[in-house]
Amino acid sequence: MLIKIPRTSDCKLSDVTPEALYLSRRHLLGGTLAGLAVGALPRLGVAGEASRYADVEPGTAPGWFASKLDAARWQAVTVQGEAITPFKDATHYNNFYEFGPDKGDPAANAGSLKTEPWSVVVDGEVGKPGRYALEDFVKPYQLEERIYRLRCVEAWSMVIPWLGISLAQVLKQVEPTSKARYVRFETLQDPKSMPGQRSGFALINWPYVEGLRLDEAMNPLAILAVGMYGRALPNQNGAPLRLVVPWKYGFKSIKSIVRISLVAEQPGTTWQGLAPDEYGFYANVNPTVDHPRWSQARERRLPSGLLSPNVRDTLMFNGYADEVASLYSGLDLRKNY
Ligand SMILES: Nc1nc2c(c(=O)[nH]1)N[C@H]1C(S)=C(S)[C@@H](COP(=O)(O)O)O[C@H]1N2
Ligand SMILES: [Mo]
Repeated sequence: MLIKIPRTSDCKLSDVTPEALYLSRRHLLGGTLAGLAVGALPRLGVAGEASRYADVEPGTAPGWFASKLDAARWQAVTVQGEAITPFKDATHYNNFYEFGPDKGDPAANAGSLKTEPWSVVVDGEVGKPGRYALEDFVKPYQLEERIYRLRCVEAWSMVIPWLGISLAQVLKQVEPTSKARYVRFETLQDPKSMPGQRSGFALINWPYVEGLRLDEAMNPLAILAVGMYGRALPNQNGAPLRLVVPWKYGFKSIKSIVRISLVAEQPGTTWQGLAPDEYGFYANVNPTVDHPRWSQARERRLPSGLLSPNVRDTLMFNGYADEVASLYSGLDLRKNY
């Protein structure tokens, strides 16, 4: 993002795809989460089948994952009229700077990440702090499939079928105190398995940190994902546990989480710390507020090539305005970008 000279293909969205090449209506149906559960996509087979998506590469998963999958609620939320991004693109065009700065680096290098055993620390302003084995951390909650748009601040996007648990339910369970106003998330720091943390390109002050206001974190759209495309998360996508906040730019959706802290003050976050003029704390997807170096009005939807760039309009809050706009009433979104 900051450290790379942006590729022309990342940022030049002025060459517009003819209107007919993309769909005009692409918002979610209805205003409530229950109303969002639509069955517009083709039937995908039965729960627990490894090959729920045609082009998926099966991966290895810890034992607990299969039983969660058997009980999963499939397509609890989806997007209507937009194709799911091919698995190949979602797993070979990634940002995960711990494994290198180029889009192909995470797929090439993240095999070294050891995701089992994994534990998550919950601390700070909570009644029930603790360190949980990932299996125990996930166990109490319903696994749901959420098909969400993912819009990177670099102006490309995908549609990804995540498998995750409700962040709000997790937070309720650990009992935030009256002082808790923000949630801070931290990625694993392990230079041995993360070459990006060893290399000189890293202006990043590891570990990668992200944060949400507590009310944002409690929004039903926010999930902690453990899988995608009907299987466990590939390492390059943030295994074994990552945040997904679909109305915000992708960099908020922090990967490979080891620590969740409830805090009183707004936490310092990685990209805001590196370039506060370019990346804000809120980072809500907003087609009317441009990045200083490029427009945010449009995006390249993957798969995207020179002949078929597949450009479409970016939607306010990435198409989730009905669900999240009320979080920001009275807030100047131009100042709080
Ligand atoms: N720890 C960590 N989390 C991260 C990143 C990262 O570099 N490190 N990149 C972010 C960015 S910029 C994006 S767009 C998304 C990409 O998620 P994906 O590769 O699963 O599509 O992850 C986000 N989470
Ligand atoms: Mo991103």
